[in-house]
Amino acid sequence: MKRMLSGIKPTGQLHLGNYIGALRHFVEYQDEYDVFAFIANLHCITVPQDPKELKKNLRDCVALYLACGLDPEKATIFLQTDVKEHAQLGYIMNCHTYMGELNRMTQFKDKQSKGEKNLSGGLYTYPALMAADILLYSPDYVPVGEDQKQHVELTRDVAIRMNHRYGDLFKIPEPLVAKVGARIMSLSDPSKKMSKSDATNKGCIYLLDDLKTARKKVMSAVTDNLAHVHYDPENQPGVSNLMQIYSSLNHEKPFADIEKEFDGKGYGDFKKAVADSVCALLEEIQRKYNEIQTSGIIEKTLTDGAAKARAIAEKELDKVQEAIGMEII
Ligand code: AQP
Repeated sequence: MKRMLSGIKPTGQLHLGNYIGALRHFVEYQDEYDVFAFIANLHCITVPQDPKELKKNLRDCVALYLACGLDPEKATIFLQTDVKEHAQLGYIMNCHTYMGELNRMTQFKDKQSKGEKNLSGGLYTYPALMAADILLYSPDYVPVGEDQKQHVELTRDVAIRMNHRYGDLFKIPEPLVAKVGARIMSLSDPSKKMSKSDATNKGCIYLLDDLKTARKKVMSAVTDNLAHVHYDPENQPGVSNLMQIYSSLNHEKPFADIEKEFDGKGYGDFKKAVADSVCALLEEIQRKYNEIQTSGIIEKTLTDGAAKARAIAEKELDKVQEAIGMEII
C-alpha cells in the first residue's frame, strides 16, 4: 500500500481552506493509502502562542480530523511532539539545507514583507523541520494546498542531495496538489489566501463558526459588478473563489456546469447556494465534533497513533544517523 503523509499546524482554529485544500483529501485517500496525519505543534510555536489557546487548538484539531471523517482504525493520527525524532531529524535537515534555499521560501518572505517584527529563527528554518516530518515516514505522496508545494519541493531537493552524499537514504516524495480548491481565497479580499491569521475575521470561515456567522460571511463575500457567475480568476476573483468552494463541496462540479446552473440568476442566488453547501458541511462536522468531545476517543487516537509513528520514525532516524557517521554503537 502506498503511503501518504500530511499535517496541519493549528496556529488558530481550522478553516474551510484547510478542509478543502487538505483535510478532505486525507479522508478521501484513507481507504486506498496508508495515511499519516499529524498535528504540527512544533510548527505552531514558530509564531507566538497563548499556551491555553494553543492547548485548546491542538485538541480541537484532533477532534476536527475525526469529525471530518478521518478514521483512526485506518489512518495514523498523532501529535508531532509525541515523536521526538521529528525535532532530531529536523536539526539534521537544517544542517543540510542551504540558507539560499530558505531565503527563497515565500511563506517567510511574505511575513517579512508585511513588516512583522521579531520573526523567530524557527519560522525561518521551518521548511527544514517540515522536510524531516515528511522523510521520517518515507511517504510516496504529500497532499498539500498550493502554498505548501514549495516546501515539499525543498524537501525533495535536500533529500536528493543527502542521497548523493550518503547513499540511498530517503524515498523521494511527490507533492499532491488538487486541481480544484488548492488555494481558497479570503472572502473579504480575494487577492489573499484564506488564513487562520486573518486579522479581520470576515474573510475566513472557521469549521467551528456558528452557522449564522458562516452564512453571513458568505453572503457578504466580495464579488464584482459584472453580475454573471463565470469562472475567471483574473477579472472575477471573488466569484471564481466562491465557485471553487461550491465545486469542492459538490463533488467537484465542473465550473461550466456551475455557470449553467446560475445562468441568468443574480449573485444573491449563487451566494445562497454556496452558503447552503458550507452550512451543510459545518453542521455535519460540528455535530460529530460535539459527540467526540466526551467520548475519550481523542486520547486513545493520539496514544495509538504516536506508538505506530514512533516505531517507524525511530528506525528511520537511526538509519540516517548511522549513514552520516553520527553513531558509535
Ligand atoms: N486557503 C487555503 N486553501 C487551500 N489549502 C489551504 N491550506 C491552508 N490554507 C489553505 C492547506 O492546509 C494544510 C495545512 O496548512 P497549515 O494550517 O499547516 O498552514 P498554512 O498553509 O500556513 O495555513 P494558514 O491558515 O495560512 O496559517 P497561518 O495563518 O498561521 O499562516 C496545508 O496543506 C495547506 O496547504
